[in-house]
Amino acid sequence: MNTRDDKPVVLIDALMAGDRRALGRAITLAETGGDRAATLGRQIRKHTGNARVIGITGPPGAGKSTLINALIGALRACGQNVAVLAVDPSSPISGGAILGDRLRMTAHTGDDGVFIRSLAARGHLGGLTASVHAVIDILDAGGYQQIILETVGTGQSEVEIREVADIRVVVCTPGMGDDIQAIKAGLFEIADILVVNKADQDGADQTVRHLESMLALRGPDHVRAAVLKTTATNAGGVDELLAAIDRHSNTINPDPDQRRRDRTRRLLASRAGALLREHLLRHDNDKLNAICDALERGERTLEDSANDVLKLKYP
Ligand SMILES: Nc1nc2c(ncn2[C@@H]2O[C@H](COP(=O)(O)OP(=O)(O)OP(=O)(O)O)[C@@H](O)[C@H]2O)c(=O)[nH]1
Ligand SMILES: [Mg+2]
Repeated sequence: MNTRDDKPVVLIDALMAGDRRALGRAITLAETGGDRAATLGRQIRKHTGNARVIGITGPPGAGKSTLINALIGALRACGQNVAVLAVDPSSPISGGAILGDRLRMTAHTGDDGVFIRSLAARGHLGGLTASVHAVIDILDAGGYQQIILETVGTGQSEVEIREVADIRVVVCTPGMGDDIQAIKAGLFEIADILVVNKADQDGADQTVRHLESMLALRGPDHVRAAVLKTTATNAGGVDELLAAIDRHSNTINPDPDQRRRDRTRRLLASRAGALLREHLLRHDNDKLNAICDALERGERTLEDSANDVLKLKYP
C-alpha cells in the first residue's frame, strides 16, 4: 500500500468537513510542494470548480486590505464563505494575529465563514505562482465560494498571480490620476474594475474622470473597465463594487473546467512571455542577430520580426 497516496485523502475529508486545522495543514503542504502536495492536488481536483477568484491589486497603502475587509462584510451578508490570500512579497511576517492586524480584517476574527492567510514570497523562488493555484483549489474544495487575492508590487510573481484571478480589481487613490505612476506599471491594462478609494479625500472625482478618459483612449476593441469610487473605511461604495464584480462575473465562463483552462492559459502566457524575454535579452545567436539586423535596417516590421523570434528554436 502506498502510504504517500493515503495521507492526503484523510486530509481532504477533514478539510471538506470544514476543519480549519486541516485546511491550514493542506495549504502548508501545497506551499511546501513535493510529491505529497502533487498527490493532494490531484485528489482534490474533483472537489473544485465552485469558487470565484477576485484579485485586488494596487500600490502600497491604497486601502486594499481595508476595502477587502468591507467586501468580506458585504459577501458574508449574502451568505457567502470568504477566503483571503494576501501575497506579500516584502514582508517576512506571516500568519497569526499580526497578519489579521496588518490586513485590517480583524472584524472577522472568530467568523467560521472567513479564512485569512498570507503567502510570503520569500523562499519560494519562482514557485509562488504555482502554489497560489494549488492553494486556491484547496480553499475551493474547503467550501469557500469567494476567494480574494490581495497582491502588491510589480515583480514577476505578483504579475503572474494577478493572472490567476477571474476578476481583477485595481485600487488607486485620489491624486494618482495626475501622473498615474503605479497604474502605468501594467496595472491599468489588466483591470476589469478600477476603484478610486479614499473618496473622502479631495480630488476623487477628478481622478475618476482622468481614468475614464484614459480608458476611452484604449479604443473600442477593449472591454471597458468600470470605474468606481469607494471609501473603504466606512464601507462607502462597497455594495456598488460588489454589484460591479457580480456584473463582470456574468461575462466569465460558467463552466469550471473551462475557467480553470483559461487560468492555466493566462498563467502559461505570462510565464512563457517572461522566459522568452529573459532568453532574448541574455542569449546571443546568429539567427537572433539576423532578425535584429533586418529590423534595424527596416527590411522587416517590428510585428514581422517578433513573429520571426517566436519561430526560433530554443534550447
Ligand atoms: N481616508 C481614508 N483612508 C483610508 C481609506 N481606506 C483605507 N484608508 C487608510 O489607508 C491606510 C492603508 O490602508 P490599507 O488597507 O492597509 O492599504 P493596503 O493597500 O492594503 O496597504 P498595503 O497592504 O500595505 O499595500 C490605512 O491607514 C487605512 O485606514 C479610505 O477610504 N479613506
Ligand atoms: Mg494590505
